Amino acid sequence: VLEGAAARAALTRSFDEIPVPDAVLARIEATFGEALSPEQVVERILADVRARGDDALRDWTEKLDGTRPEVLAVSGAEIAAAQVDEELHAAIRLAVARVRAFYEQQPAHGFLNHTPEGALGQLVRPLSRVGVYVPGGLAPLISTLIHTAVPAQVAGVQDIVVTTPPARDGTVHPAILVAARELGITQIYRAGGAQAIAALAYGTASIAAVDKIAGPGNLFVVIAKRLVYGQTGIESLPGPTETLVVADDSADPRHVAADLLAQAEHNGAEPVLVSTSRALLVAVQAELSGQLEALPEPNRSWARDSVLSRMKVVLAADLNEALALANLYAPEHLCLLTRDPWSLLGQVTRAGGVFLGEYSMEALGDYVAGPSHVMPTGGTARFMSPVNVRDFQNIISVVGLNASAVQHIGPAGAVLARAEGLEAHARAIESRL
Ligand code: HSO
Ligand code: ZN
Repeated sequence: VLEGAAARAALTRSFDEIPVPDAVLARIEATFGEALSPEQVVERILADVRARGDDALRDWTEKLDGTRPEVLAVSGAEIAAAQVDEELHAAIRLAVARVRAFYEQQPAHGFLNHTPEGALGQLVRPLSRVGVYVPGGLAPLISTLIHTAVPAQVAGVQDIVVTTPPARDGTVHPAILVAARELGITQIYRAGGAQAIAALAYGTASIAAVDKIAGPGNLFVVIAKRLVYGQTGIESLPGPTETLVVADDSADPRHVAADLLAQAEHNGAEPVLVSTSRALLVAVQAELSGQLEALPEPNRSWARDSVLSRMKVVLAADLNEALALANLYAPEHLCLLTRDPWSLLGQVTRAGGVFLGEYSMEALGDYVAGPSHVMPTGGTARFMSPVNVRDFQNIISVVGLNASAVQHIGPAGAVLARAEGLEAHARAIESRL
């Protein structure tokens, strides 16, 4: 249990020092026959896909995902044939409808302000072509496809392509295909990891380059997105998930433990508990062991790994300190399980999302609440936002002035131009005076 300065130190993060699990380093060595850093691995993959396109994509998929996708695109027939049971299908429809209804409320329009001097404004245009990365690995993240593609569709993006790592038998999970069908998405490619990011950024014969890549991924995907930025846009850097729960003595330890474990079962997750009550910490510890034991495998192992290797537990002097620590850490998910969570909202300055009270469990947010579950991790909530409509639009400034405007503001423009030593600028202005 950390307190005071030790808690502050433990919750201070540096993106450059993302801890790389030993298992990842071991896997790199086994795969490459040498001890490379994740960055070195990603640089190799990016350069190879850039140089050799689809063949490199197939080779890396075979090497890393254990299947060789001769045909990278999932066919229209496969998408049309995919089936899930009716209950899941209805849940997919509900999730799509709720996320769409949420983003349709986001103010995302431009403006054009007409005055006697003419008009100034902002045009808002959807991006042309967006790539959505849907992680595979431990779970088919149906919801991640919905939570990334829907804001892009609400923004007006016409051309959305999805990449996702294929299963070992080369298929894409039917529920992902059904969700794509519900969304009207027809371009789906069997590619994951840094190689998929490379294909989206540079383009290959099968996959045309996109203007922006959105969606979460593992460490390699996050590094790849960072490295291709500039060649293409990226919406943010969502990596391994993290949840910080602030709980006071009123919190139900069963809920606190359940919410921590829900996110702990994600690969590489970091659970953090900050409480003002020592008694609650003790009660949560007991609940955590009990609930862990009750989880089926493999989920128990996944969750246990996060709890044992990365969980942080903090005792805060009061809720003010708890909130200050939460803002310092800038969690992807900030869950407020306190007597009066709404009274704390004004103090929240840095988080991907804030979840208030026992009926706003983050797991519900992962699926059907409304806001996208794709949120900034690793402390990037200091400067980045959850996936949203604005990520998929660009703004074009509009300047439409008339002669009277130039008479009024032109002289000041010319003065500034000469102060910068830019005579041709000044003369271009004065030629209209
Ligand atoms: N909690 C994850 C997203 C997710 N959970 C998808 C379930 N499916 C990262 O925010
Ligand atoms: Zn989750």
